[in-house]
Amino acid sequence: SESNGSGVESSYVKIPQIKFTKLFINGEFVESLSGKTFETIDPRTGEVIAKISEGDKEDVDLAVKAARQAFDHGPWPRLPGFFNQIQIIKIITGHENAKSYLLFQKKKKKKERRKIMLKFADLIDENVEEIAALDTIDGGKLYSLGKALEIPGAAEHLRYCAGAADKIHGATLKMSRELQAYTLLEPIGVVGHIIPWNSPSYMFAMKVGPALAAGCTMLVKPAEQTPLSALYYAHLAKLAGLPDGVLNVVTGYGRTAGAAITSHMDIDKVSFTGSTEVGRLVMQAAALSNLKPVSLELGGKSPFIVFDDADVDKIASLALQGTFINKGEVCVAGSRVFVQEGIYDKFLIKLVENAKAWVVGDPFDPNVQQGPQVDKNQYERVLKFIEIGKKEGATLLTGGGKLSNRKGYYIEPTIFTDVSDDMTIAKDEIFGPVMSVLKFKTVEEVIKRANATKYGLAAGVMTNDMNIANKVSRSIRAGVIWINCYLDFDIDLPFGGYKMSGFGREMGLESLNMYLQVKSVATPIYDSPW
Ligand code: TXE
Repeated sequence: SESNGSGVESSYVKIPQIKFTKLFINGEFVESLSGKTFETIDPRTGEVIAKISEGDKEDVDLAVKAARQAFDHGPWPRLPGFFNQIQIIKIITGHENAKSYLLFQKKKKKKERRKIMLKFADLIDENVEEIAALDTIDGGKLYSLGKALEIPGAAEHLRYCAGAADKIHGATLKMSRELQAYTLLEPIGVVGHIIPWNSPSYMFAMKVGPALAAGCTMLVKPAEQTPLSALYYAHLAKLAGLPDGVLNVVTGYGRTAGAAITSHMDIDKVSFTGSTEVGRLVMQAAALSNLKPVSLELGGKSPFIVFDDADVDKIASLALQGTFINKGEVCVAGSRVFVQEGIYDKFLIKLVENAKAWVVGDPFDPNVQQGPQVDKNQYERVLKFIEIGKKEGATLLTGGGKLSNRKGYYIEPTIFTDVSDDMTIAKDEIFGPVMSVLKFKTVEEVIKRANATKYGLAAGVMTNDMNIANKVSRSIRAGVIWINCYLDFDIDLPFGGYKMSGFGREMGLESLNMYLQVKSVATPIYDSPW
């Protein structure tokens, strides 16, 4: 087995050295002002991976100062999205003088936003294996999932946003004859991104990508459970040529560093992904400080609805992935599985069969489908929900406890049936490998029951009947509806919640709007012919 020297081992891949453990402020890795550190834990064993600098309010202040300076006086918001080719032609054809040639050289050196972001993405691709290993030891994520999907996906996300950096423009407006007007899209300013632990890499790109493309400067606070990859990204961003102060990373706890971000008077926007409870605190802090706009991507309890005509084999396996992927630590987990009565029994048999074949174990093992929960807290929280399910009278079909033969935070894939709508396990987000199966009769009934939740993040509709699919997808109040598929994210597909799952849309071109201000400029115009 391979070790990285600090006791963290794997028999499958080489565990990288932990190179970055300090805060990244104004282009430098620095200790926190207090000198305090916190431990990040390997959930496969419960052992310490590394000591990470613990940022607090004063460190956030420093990061904000750097980001403010970079925004107000630095090149980043002012760099062109792309380089002006016309100028090159003028120079080649001798239409410009030596002075403008020098200016051209200078600008070329500064490069454009797009080029730096593309370079950043390439560097991520070049280091995929190392970053994937960091996310696995830090959060228990399947190494294969990180390596094949999330980390290349993060790089692609940056490329997608880089491609938008040169296409951000306002409109010329059709005003009355006496008024000429246009809109300018300006970067919103200094952004605070607060990131959770379930997809540290992808979430980083989802937030940082559009903010960079828009010309914002920012600080990122990764979750205290998974700080390693964000620090690695900071290092790569510097290598790519991102100017100092544009991207700062402050590692630390939510109630200290996180709260300092949300209540800061000089942060212009906060983008938060996490629990609904903390989402409420984020909004409150924003309101009580400088009224900064916030976007919130919060929890969910998404319905996965299977109609009688669905292909039982295929859809049962999809339902399983929809709940158990990433050990159930997925905000869109389709953990309320509604099955129509005609196929209910058949579907349950298939579900259990699949769940029993679902492999739990070391997330580095390529045959494993589910690793450990992120930390002891979440592990205990999920086990508690399982106990509540049993107590409230749901029938335990399979699973139902911790994995007895392992040391880390491993939980059996668990399926409850005979679940009624008012049971805790049907209402609360569990964020673990726990599925609740509910039986229904009619389309009308299932729409009503699927919507009877405070959440509205995602929904799955499994049927080949177009009329049912259309009706249900338009009736469910959720930000993304997957028909005959599930978890099919795409960079171009906007993503966000209804109701208490939050607001704002990430991914897609929509995401840029969260980091832009619209400025309207109007001026009188006389004797317009039109
Ligand atoms: O989340 P927190 P937790 C849900 C999921 C999970 C539950 C609890 O149900 O079981 O939340 O997880 C930072 N001011 N989701 O407790 O606390 C924190 O440091 C500012 C769903 O880990 O919300 C971290 O960086 N920031 C979710 C981030 O918020 C604060 C993903 C998320 O942590 C803060 C994660 C404060 N007062 C959990 N307190 C999803 N939507 O995908 C904490 N933070």
